[in-house]
Amino acid sequence: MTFGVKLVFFLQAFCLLTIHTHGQKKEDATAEEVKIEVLHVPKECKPKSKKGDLLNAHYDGYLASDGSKFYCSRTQNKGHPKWFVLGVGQVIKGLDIAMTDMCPGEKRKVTIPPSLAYGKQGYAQGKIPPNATLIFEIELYAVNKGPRSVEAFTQIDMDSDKKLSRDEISHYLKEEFERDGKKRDASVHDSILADIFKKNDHDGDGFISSREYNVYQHDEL
Ligand SMILES: *[C@@H]1O[C@H](CO)[C@@H](O)[C@H](O)[C@H]1NC(C)=O
Ligand SMILES: [Ca+2]
Ligand SMILES: [Ca+2]
Repeated sequence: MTFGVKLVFFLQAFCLLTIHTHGQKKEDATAEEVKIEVLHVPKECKPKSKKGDLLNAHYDGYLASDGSKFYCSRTQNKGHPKWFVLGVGQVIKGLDIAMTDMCPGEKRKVTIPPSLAYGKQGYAQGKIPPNATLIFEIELYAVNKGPRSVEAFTQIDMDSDKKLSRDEISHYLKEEFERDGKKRDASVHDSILADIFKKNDHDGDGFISSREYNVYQHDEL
């Protein structure tokens, strides 16, 4: 994965925080579950994917009703597998569930009920009809530390005081921008930094604490 991609995810993680934390509705546990069929497991099956990890996968989507294919990641984005952060709503809920505890090289066929897919509304002008059960064939290629990993936090937190100062994040952004190789205006840098603090520094103390940082609520922080 290029640093550019990593940077984009990192920034997205900062910028989308508000949506994620407020967008989580409690849903009562219905009988509807994701059915997972494991088609292939590599000999060495690790690391296992978990919430907040950055995954790289190809997947094909079919309607359970008639078996027609409505999605194929191989035909998108020049055939590159998709990158997304697991467990935070970047993909439908059923896929977030279906791709948990999965290792690189593993293949699964999963069946997702409408309540964990596109529900009563359906999607894309009827391409996915209302109340559609979906089947996905998934091949997972990579499980990486996500943009809000402990490793990233530790890397940014240069003085190890368990909180991120404006200087520390500014420094990190500069380094990522340099690696990325694209020239950017200083004003772009400043506005990103301001945005990050506006959206993440909830108690307004001028630092992003480990709690404010850990949007995916994984355990390690
Ligand atoms: C979808 O299912 C709901 C109940 O779960 C039902 O009220 C609704 O009429 C269904 N919609 C269609 C188009 O079948
Ligand atoms: Ca610090
Ligand atoms: Ca704070």
